[in-house]
Amino acid sequence: MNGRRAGGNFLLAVLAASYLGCSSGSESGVEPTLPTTSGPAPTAIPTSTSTATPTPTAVPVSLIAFETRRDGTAQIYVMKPDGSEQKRLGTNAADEGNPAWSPDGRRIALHSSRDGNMEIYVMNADGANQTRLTNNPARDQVPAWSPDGTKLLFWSDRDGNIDIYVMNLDGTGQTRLTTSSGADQVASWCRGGKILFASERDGNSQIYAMNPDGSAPVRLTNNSTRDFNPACSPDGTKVLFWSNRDGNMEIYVMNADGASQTRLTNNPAREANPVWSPDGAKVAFWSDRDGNNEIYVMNADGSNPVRLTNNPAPDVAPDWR
Ligand SMILES: [Ca+2]
Ligand SMILES: [Ca+2]
Ligand SMILES: [Ca+2]
Repeated sequence: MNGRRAGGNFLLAVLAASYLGCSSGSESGVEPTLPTTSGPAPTAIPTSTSTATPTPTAVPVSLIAFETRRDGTAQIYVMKPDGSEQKRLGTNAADEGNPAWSPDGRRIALHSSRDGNMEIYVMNADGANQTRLTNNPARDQVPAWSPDGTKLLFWSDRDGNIDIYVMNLDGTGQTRLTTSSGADQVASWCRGGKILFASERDGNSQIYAMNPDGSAPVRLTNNSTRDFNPACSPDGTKVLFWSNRDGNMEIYVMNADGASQTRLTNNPAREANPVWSPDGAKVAFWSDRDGNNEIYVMNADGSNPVRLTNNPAPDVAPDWR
């Protein structure tokens, strides 16, 4: 069953998941959503005595951020988990993508080539306050947050081939975590400590785990085709990824130690980039089953897939807060 189409599909997936990105200048034109009053209608207008301003510090409303080329270049959009209210964050024309929500849902890390080559940036959830964190002529891409929100993982080829790096949120302390001659990329930092990533160190891309300092790497998957895009569940016990092992790209889940690898999709089209809903009950991913790359959600057991985007341009790289 293991197909031979892995390489081509893999390349397409990588290209789709990480378009060269760019945007110049920040923008802050996204309107904040004002809380609507849902209590009983006021029968009298309080004059100047009411200074009550309940601080809305509740968990931010659930949103899926994703990357789309519907405007011609790769841009970051957000939408409700039912696909409604699709809205662009940012106004510059340069490509950018791979949005990653901070654990508290208040910031988004991304990569962009707005300053001439791929760098890592962070911005507020509404697209405001965009800040560059890397400054290196090499490619710096695919940011991922630490569970405590204090660090970012990313990959870079600044040292000759693609390796995983970690840095502080202000861009300081950029440290290389992998040193293999094969590409090490698309990391996910699990609650509980391990960093999962895809590596070609043993010849073809497989999923590995390592300690946060890069020590003790352990291979979790072992087959002759590509396994890619690990994504830890919110509780750190499960890992989503995609693989070609059954002949074409499908979504799989396994325990964080690599046990119980289970296929969730079964479709001749490509399925990739799986991520969890915040409660771990659903999975968002992209597929071209309807003719081009669209964002879908399904239950965590693979049932009831629903398409959220419907646009002739590629819609990829979802991340869910
Ligand atoms: Ca760079
Ligand atoms: Ca498939
Ligand atoms: Ca599309």
